[in-house]
Amino acid sequence: MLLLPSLPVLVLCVVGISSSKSQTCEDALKTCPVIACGRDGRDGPKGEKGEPGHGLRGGQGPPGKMGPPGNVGLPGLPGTKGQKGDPGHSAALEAKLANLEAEIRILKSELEHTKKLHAFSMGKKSGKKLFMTNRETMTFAKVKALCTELRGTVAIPRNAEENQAIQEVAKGNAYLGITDEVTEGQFMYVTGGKLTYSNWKKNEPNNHDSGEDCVVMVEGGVWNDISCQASFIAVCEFPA
Ligand code: MAN
Ligand code: CA
Repeated sequence: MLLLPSLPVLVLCVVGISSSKSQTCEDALKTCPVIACGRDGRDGPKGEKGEPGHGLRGGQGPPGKMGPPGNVGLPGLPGTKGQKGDPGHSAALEAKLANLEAEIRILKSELEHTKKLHAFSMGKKSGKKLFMTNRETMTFAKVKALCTELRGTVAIPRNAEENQAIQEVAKGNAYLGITDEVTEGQFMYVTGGKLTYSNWKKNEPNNHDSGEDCVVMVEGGVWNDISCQASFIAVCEFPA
């Protein structure tokens, strides 16, 4: 709004300057209230903030964005006590448990009695090993697996008495738990250790055809070294 009244003056002065070339800009300043000497200057610094206006206050703006969630509150008060539950089954369970325990006691004593009868039927003497067989023939590997499955080991005669016991049980050619498969010529028990008793047949062991690492009890209870792939009666032994 202020510019408008001064604009005609400015235009006149500029025209005046250009019409007489000898007049300097300084001379022109003396006669002109406003004059354009050279190019426009840069914008001045920003003025101070004005007084608040007297206009009407605007309406309330829309609500702002939701703020971040607050901290977790303190735990609430304990709830009211519930109703008393149904009576438990502990008394019935106790009775069942007692019955089961009584049955187990009976079964244990029955088992002990059955074991004694079985040992008696096998002619087993107290403190003596039990040798058992179904008289089935198989390879040495299978005899070992079978005796292990029955929680026993392959029959090993540690003395003449045990040798005779195995002979009587087997009633035929039976594998013994003895091999020299680790070191040729050095027979060992499958349960570990070198032989402490032997009952070799005359001219045995001979490692015939360089392929005899197992031991078979033959007629008369004497021993022969033989191929472990051959099939003989499986006899297992169980602790005394
Ligand atoms: C067969 C096999 C051998 C044994 C000889 C004895 O060849 O039983 O193990 O040594 O007979 O002559
Ligand atoms: Ca032999």
